[in-house]
Amino acid sequence: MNEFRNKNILVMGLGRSGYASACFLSGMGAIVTVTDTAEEEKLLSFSKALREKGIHLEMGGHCNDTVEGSDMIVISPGVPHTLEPLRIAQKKGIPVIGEIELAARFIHEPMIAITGTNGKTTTTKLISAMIEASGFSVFTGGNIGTPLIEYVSSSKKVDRVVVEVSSFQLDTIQQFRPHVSVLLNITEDHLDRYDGFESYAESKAKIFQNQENTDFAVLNRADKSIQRLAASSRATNLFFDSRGEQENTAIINCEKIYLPRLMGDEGHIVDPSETTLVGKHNQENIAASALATLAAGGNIEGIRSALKSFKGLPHRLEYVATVGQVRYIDDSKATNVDAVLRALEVFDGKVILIMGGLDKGGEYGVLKDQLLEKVRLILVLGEARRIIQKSLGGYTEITEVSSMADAVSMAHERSIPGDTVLLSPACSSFDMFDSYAHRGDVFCQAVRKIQEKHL
Ligand code: UMA
Repeated sequence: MNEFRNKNILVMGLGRSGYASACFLSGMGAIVTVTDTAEEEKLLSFSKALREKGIHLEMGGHCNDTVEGSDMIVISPGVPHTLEPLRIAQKKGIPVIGEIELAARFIHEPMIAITGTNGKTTTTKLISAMIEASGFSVFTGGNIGTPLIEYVSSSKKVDRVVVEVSSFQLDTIQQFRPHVSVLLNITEDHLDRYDGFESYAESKAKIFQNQENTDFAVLNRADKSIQRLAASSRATNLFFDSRGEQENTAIINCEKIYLPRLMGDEGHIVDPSETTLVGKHNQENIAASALATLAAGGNIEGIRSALKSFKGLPHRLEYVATVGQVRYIDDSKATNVDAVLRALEVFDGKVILIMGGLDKGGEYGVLKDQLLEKVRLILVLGEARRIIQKSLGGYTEITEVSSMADAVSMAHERSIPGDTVLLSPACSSFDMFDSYAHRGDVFCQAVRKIQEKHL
């Protein structure tokens, strides 16, 4: 008899997490209802499959009575945990948890969890590759795309579970306790969903809230917010930093990473130039990945071999083409201001920057030094175009465009040999595209058209 059998469980949000949670819970014998604010026509592929399993659906809104009549509520990351019906449920003592928490309760293998404003996905993939190359079998999931609960539902079991977690997912954990947590950086993001930067930062710190001293927390010592939050970690803290030697710290110096003596080994040097990953931020991602891999039982041979064969991820500073000696780079995944700052740091010559989309409340002004030094022209599109123009107008030329094709064609006209055309939007994509990947694909198509004309 399990704790869910014959319990009324409400799953809120019918995306990938909601669908996978509903399937799991129904398989456990729960009486599952799934609710979503969207109408059913929009979610037919999921809704049809759930109806076939006999799962009850309530579409077009979250009904208070259903919420209050539940024994437990499982929410998807896209559903704010502060929604009024959820506040009422919590007041009535109905447990509200997220999909990550639900899954974690059934996972007994050591988990390595990664969060941070930027670099999470690259670091998650890198850690998985390093641990695998060290001889362990691995499941990789979470915010990266495959809901963690799918691991629990599957019959395949692995040695290590590597999970990318967003602040939204961390907001709804209770017992989630990774053996190794990684907190890469915290800069402004998702301020449309949090009361302010502090509450966003506190969400990120939840990644180590249940850890004990037999666990490890891999932390960025150069990040002031993380430094402050690290004081509350009970785990064994391992740091990465570029500012000189300290105990338990991976030092990034002259583009090499010096790993400290850990777990009785001697300390090692790792060379990021052996990878296709560029930029200071990627050196940090590599240092964090190497520390996490060692903490999870991996070895230096695995770390080095995974680094050599690691390919960068699509839409993250991805090279698209060179047309007339101008490089085109797709960084559509840069959905916040800090990611754009990090992207600009990578390029030496002049940049034509394509920005805009749906504003997330970030402070664009932090880009001003890089704009003055490097950016020849900003092409802005999407709902945020006026806000960006207002914030950055004084630092470089800004021109409004109405589509990605127009942005690329104007970048082509205005660039000179040696320039880089960089799509790095600082905004989410949902005003004009289905996702950041869709936005990046549209950018690439426009670049290819220009390339064909140029041949
Ligand atoms: N919905 C409601 N009520 C609400 C809000 C949304 O019913 O108040 C419904 C929507 O109508 C929609 C459904 O919820 O039908 C979507 O749920 P979801 O947004 O949680 O999407 P999933 O498909 O379950 O994907 C989620 C993560 N999405 C978000 O955090 C927004 C995915 O991260 C993750 O890969 C997936 O779970 C598996 O774990 C994506 C993401 O954008 C990549 N993450 C953000 C980021 O990286 O910045 C945090």
